[in-house]
Amino acid sequence: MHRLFLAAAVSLMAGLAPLAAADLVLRAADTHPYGYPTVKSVQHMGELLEKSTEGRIRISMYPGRQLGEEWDTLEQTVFGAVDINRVFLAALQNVAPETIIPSLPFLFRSEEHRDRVLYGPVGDEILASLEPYGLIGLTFYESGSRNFYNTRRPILTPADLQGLRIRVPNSDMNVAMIELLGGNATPMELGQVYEGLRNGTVDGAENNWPSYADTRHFEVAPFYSLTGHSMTPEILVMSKLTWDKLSPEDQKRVREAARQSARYMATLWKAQVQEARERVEGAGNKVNDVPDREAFRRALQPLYERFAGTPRLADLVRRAEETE
Ligand code: GTR
Repeated sequence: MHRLFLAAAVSLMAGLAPLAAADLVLRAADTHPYGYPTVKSVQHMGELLEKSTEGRIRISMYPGRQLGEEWDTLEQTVFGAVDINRVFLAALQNVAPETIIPSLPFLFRSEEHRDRVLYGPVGDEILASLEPYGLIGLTFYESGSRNFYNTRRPILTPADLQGLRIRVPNSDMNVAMIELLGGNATPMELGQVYEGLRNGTVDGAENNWPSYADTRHFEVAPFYSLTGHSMTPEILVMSKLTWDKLSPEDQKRVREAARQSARYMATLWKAQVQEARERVEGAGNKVNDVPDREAFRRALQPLYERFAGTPRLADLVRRAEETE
């Protein structure tokens, strides 16, 4: 399960100078392909970690759903077959209720506000809430704003979603979100959505610019509407089984490398959004501005009470909202 090699022994056999201590090669999963910012950022984390541990700890990347869809890889992470995993936060919402908080529609007033919440005490508590489930939350990665798209028509008001079958990530909160807007929610892993849009199993979905472009959904679902209803981030988790085998000093090094990789991700993201938008518009797709985003906010307000109504979750929401 764990990739603990006795590198010293191996390198001795190969006639090389022995390394100071056992090597640890961390298997990292990501459903996005090579070149996508999340993958580059985890690779960057690997470089930083290799440096700070003088080569004792490395990351070996398995991108492009080589190890399965996000849910499969999360299970593997809990059991220690995957050591590090970058997933969309929605994948954890049915497991750890705290992870619902950053996904609540229109919670964040701006990207700056989002960053202060995610990389401050509220974010730290959400990361820490995963430990009882066998996962160590290392950091969040930003993931822009999510917008609706579909094969039929522009979405300018909630009523335009009436009757449309909309794919959502596997999360009860996401299902409820579509139902409140009058659509029919179809939970599905991202890898199935292109085919679903093509054969009509679903009429639409929602995602940020880079995912809309990279998955080529824009080729089959050309109506993209700037609802910006959610700024759900990505999360980087580590298997608790792996974590518990690290010394406290190495745990610190892993956390630090993860944090720095989030800053690296931020430097890549804007360019990626720009490039994705140009690719989509270059293909002749119609991008629709949404004049009354408030109408979406009002329609989705019941999610707060329904999914973050307990005192603990309501307190996190309040503290997120009160973060300057
Ligand atoms: C993307 C995210 C993916 C995937 C996806 C989804 O923005 O980067 O990890 O989970 O959203 O909608 O499922």
